[in-house]
Amino acid sequence: MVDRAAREGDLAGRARAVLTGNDAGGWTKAAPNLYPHQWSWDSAFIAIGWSHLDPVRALREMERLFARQWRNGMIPHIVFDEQTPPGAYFPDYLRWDAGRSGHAPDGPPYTSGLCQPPVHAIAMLRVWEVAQDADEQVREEVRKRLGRLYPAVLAWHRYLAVARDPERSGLVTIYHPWEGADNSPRWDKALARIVPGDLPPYQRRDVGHVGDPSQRPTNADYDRYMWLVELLKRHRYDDHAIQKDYPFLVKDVFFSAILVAANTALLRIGEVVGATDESRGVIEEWIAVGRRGLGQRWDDRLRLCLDYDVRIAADIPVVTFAGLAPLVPGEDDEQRRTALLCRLDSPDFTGHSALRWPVVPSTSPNDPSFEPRNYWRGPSWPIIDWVIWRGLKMQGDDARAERLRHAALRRTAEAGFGEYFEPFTGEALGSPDQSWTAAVVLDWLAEDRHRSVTASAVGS
Ligand code: 9WN
Repeated sequence: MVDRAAREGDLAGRARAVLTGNDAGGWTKAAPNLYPHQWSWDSAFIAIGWSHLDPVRALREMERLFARQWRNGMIPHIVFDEQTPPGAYFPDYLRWDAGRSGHAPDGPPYTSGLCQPPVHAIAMLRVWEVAQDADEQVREEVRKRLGRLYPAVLAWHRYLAVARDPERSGLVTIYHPWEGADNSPRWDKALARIVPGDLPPYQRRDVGHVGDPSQRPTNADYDRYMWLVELLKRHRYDDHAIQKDYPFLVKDVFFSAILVAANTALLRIGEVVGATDESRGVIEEWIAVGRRGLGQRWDDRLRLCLDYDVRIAADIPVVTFAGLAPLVPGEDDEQRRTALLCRLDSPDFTGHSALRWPVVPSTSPNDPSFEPRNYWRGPSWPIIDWVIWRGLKMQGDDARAERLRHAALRRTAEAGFGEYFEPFTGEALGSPDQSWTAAVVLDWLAEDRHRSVTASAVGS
């Protein structure tokens, strides 16, 4: 359904139309055709978008996702729509066979067996902030629902802090490229070591939707992705077993940085819902350990934070958006903060002279692995800009945050609601009408309203 504002070409109206167009009734498809189910971190950004339309609806998005939480606390990276035929997306829930885990929800679990970065608490806090402009009844409803979600989010963060970080390093171990930035060159070396064994036959669906296969992972990489799924199934998705002898274990600094920011948001939510001092203490400890872990991944030569390949005990020295991870929760060390901001502004990132807009390329155009049209290997992603923008704003770097926001808004106004964007030409790539793109645009636009209210309040 296209509303009046959308017909008039108004950006907020167009963003609303994308979100409502992908609304499946209480939850939102990540994209209309390519991703017809609920994805974990997508739905957190989507909730941020919905908060500007209806804060209670925004929390329903989270409730539907958390209803499929595993008993060990994990939030699965995909919650499948039971009504959508399994063939609509591959791998479907049958292929994941999540029921092999003793932790999966009862019945056919209808979930994948991996997870994604924990943006959820950040989203829930944003919903609460936006709800402050709503009437008392809505605010109370939001508070009540946040109170019910709080223990589930705590269990989710505990899963990440404990099961995914048995070393207590403050860094989350990921098991698969699908746990965030799919075919980023960050995983190339670790993935190259995977030799697929006897793989049950499968048919990719993604390339059929995207048309141009050069925007998606290669078939050889897909085989490796699918082989890792087979191995996870053989390990019954058991974290202890996986960490013993599974071949892909990477400490992901971006995932870990989001966890620190999410824990900080959860502390604040705890205040809103009157959580116990005990849970506050636990969260504060996770934040401290997480900050320390990120600090230890700092590389003085590249002046970035580096992922770590656990299997071969080696740094992953690729220049991607993930290197800027400490900007997400905010870097306390002043020297490093200055270094990171210089890197952000440099020709390796937003300062590259050939960029269509000064937004963050997923891989630096100066890194040998850069590919401008291929997924996480170069294109810009609005949600990555949003996460960095939020970090800048929280650190009080208003000027830089505003530059990034304006550039990101120009991108969508001119190129539309693509999944990702060619950084030099600005062409929208991947899926059209991607929900999280619309969601972060709505949040960025709300900032204009907020700023004009603040300006008039100051002026009066
Ligand atoms: C696999 C939904 C998801 C995002 C991921 C993005 C892409 C899926 C795919 O789409 O991954 O989970 O099929 O490529 O890489 O970050 O959550 O938008």
